[in-house]
Amino acid sequence: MRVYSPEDIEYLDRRALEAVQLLRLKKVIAVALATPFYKERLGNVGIRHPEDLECMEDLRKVPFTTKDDLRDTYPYGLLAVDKDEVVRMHASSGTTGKPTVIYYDKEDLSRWTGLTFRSLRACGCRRSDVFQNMMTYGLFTGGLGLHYGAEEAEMFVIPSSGGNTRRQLQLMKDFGTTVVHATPSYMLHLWSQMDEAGVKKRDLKLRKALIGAEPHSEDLRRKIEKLFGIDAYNSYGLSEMNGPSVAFECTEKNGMHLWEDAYRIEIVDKDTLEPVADGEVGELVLTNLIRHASPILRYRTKDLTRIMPGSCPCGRTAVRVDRMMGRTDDMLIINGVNVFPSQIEDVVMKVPEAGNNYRIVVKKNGTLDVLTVELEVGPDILSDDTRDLYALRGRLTEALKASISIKPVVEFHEPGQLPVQEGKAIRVVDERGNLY
Ligand code: DLL
Repeated sequence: MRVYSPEDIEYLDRRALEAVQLLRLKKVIAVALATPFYKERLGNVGIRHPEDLECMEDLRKVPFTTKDDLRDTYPYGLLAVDKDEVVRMHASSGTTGKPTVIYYDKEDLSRWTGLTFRSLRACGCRRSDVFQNMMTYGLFTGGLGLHYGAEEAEMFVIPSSGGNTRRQLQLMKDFGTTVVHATPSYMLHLWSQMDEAGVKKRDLKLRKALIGAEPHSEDLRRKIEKLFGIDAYNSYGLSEMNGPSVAFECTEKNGMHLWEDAYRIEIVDKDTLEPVADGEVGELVLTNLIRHASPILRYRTKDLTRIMPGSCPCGRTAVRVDRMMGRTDDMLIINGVNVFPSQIEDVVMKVPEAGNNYRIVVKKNGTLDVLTVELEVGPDILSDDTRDLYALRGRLTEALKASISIKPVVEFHEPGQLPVQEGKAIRVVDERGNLY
């Protein structure tokens, strides 16, 4: 087997690419078989050894993996290496109380760094760039995920993390930031705060923004580009597949190259789970071919997209996926943070004073998202001392913040005040307009 340089691997023809994929898949199957979960799942379809897969098409025999599987095996059920080998974990929201946890050993991290390095280079970042990483550092993959790739590219890295907009603008101005990494909604927020912070467009040296972690339209990208006078590149990823740098736009800005040597892509019909015809929209299913601590096979991302036809003028051979067009589940992304309505329900249902009805409302306040939890409460608490009501609001707000990582507005209503549906209850009202 030939060993390809990181540069070569971006330009492999299909045959060579599939050969690399198969080799990597077999290694991942071998480590997956070390977990009781996959041993049973794979055993059920007659896969007991990596050699039971002869070609990439054979991957279709493997059952899908879902977020629920990760929750059910929490915390260590899917760990395929000795715990001593683990050097980092990340986590994202689960559908209820437990997060989805991913582990990385040293080589997993270095392979992921290779992908982020490659992504940064594809969108035209260079050594002389000053890179301000405004994604949150922590369990979320957005911060640390791109950080190491940027260092590998020898960029000047400012790990400013999320929030504190005034300081972000000050850093941008004082250190001549040329590239930022942020959610698209945060880019707009940054713009809206410039006047107040006394920072003018001419004070900035910005030339690029890498935007991702939440859905956004082509119009929104153009708006960001126009406001700042820069190029903005779409970046897609999910913690189950490491994090950012699953798919990234190159300087052509026409679809995101999905790094196929690292992730096997399938697009399936969301109902039948059969492959869709070439170029059609369906659910993105991914197999991580490069991570050994937490192997994940045929993961149903619940994201809807399509493979874009034709080849990219940049010459990279990895397929391009279109910007995400929606989700097949009810996950909300609020200021870049993933929230499942079921997480909120879980908390609300534990409140003894709660009445029979509640609603989750998401709105825009200027450029930022605001989450309001509207809750009917029993008549007793409403007629009692208002201090009780304030205390309840405080408790509920804190409990929700602990569960979903963002602070909601909590509103109380009298019994019977919230709308009731005759059929299925409509619990979520998203008034943010066209996100996709
Ligand atoms: O959002 C990883 C990431 C960080 C991607 C920084 C890009 C930049 P999670 O928190 O696990 O990981 O959320 C993953 O976010 O399944 C999509 O629904 C959504 N998402 C991520 N990127 C995009 C994008 C990170 N460019 C979930 N467009 C995914 C639309 C996106 N949706």
